[in-house]
Amino acid sequence: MVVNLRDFIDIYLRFACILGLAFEAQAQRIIPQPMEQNLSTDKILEISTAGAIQVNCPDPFFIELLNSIDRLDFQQSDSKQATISFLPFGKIAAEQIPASDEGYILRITESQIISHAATRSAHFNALQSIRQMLEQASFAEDKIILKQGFIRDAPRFAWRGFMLDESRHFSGEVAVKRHLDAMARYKLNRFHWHLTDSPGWRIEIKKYPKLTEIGARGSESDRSGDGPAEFYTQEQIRDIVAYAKQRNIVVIPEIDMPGHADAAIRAYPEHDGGGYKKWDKFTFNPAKPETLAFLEDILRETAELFPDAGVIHFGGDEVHFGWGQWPELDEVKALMANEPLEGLREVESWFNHRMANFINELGFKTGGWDEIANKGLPTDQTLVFWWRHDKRKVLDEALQNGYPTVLCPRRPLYFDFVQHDSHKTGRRWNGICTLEDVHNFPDSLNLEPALFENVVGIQANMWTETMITQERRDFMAWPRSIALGEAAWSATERKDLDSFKQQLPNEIEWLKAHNIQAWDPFAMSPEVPR
Ligand code: TNX
Repeated sequence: MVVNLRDFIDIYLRFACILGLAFEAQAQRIIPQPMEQNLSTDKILEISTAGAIQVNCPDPFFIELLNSIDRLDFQQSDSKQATISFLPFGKIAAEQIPASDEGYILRITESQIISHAATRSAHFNALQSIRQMLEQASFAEDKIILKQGFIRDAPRFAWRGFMLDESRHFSGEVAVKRHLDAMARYKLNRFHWHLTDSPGWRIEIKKYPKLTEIGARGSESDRSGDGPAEFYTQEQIRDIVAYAKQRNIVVIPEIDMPGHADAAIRAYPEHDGGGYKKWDKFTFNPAKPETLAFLEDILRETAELFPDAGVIHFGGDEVHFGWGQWPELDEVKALMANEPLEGLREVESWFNHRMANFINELGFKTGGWDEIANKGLPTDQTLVFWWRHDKRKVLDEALQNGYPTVLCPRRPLYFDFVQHDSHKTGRRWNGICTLEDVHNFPDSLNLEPALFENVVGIQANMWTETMITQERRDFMAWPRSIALGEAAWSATERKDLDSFKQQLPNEIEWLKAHNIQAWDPFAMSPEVPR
């Protein structure tokens, strides 16, 4: 083949161009890893940064989030030709993504980034992917460069949760909002709010003001009863629920009963059902009509504050620790004689049914820790949270019996457990909860595929007995919650620990820039002990 000089130069230039571009348009690793990501090796999209980038989107909040990206400026537009456009599925068949109102298709063409989706939630998920792509894109003087291609994406699990215990130590609204911001980035979509427990009651109930006047004073580290009352007013709760909703996060309230009740009983001693050891008012009286009415009033106000929660969690855990005095309570004796009920387990079950029925009547499903799984509650109205990792049988039975179940076993999903062997404070239970273990969950369970049908999702629980400061709570929550996001979203075959870890330093930087001091496993940053 004879090549003249002009052709040669032409070919040379093209080649150089392709090689150069390959360098310029960087690899893009979105966390959590999408279902399918197909990017061109040579075709690019150049976005001019000379003026504001035009965005056609369903919600001005999308623009606000985009504008939080360094160096870039975005502006609302009504045009379908806008550089970033959020559109319905249109010609692109919705069947291309599995049944899910959270899935989306992203196309990066020579002139646009287009998200196709059916719901705001799905577009919001696409937005998180777009944000990360833009942050990782190469910058030239007055443009940014992305690879052309497409992403097809949908979550593995509908429930991608994080639980925060605010009773043992109170985080407060600034930290909670910051946490919600970061959850949204990794497509976590359920914030389970543990608002009541033995040390402190954190939710204002108008009908019973002493719950917060008295019950909110104190924490796991201050049981004097003289500390400041730390709690959320109803107005603050509504605000946080709306804040979360904007970020595609549903907030699920937990009012723990009949155990873990000390704070409420300090305020209203007439509802005492006895306790154990250091928590001597651990349970509500499970059979006293006035106590049942009191709890129903509380649930009614809770329901009003969380209209979209779908689920009200009523705890139900560890009751046997504190039921020792039940046989001496007149109301329990009467209940056992009248029903009749044989033993304390039956009394507990009776109480569970009574409260769960009430929650259902309010229009919510009942959430409960896995102790409720063998109490015969209706499977279509109940959500089980499996936490006892050493009781695998409890999980198998819950799933076999048809209970929708959230997997949140102590190991590896309790974030009050240490995350690295060198760390000295925090719980251990024949082992720890490493970043890698979180990432490898729930595949590490080796659940039978048939049982998986009733798994609605996974959740990390952050109990805060051993977490006094916000610095420590951040240190314990991150970067594990990033791994949680990928474990909850990405299909097994799409989870890749190596590329995840390669991207992680950037994410730790992102967290730091947003005032969240994550543990840095690469720099082995020092432990925050309290
Ligand atoms: C068990 S998990 C509890 C919590 C503790 C936690 C500490 C559960 C339902 N109950 O009350 O905070 O262990 O790891």
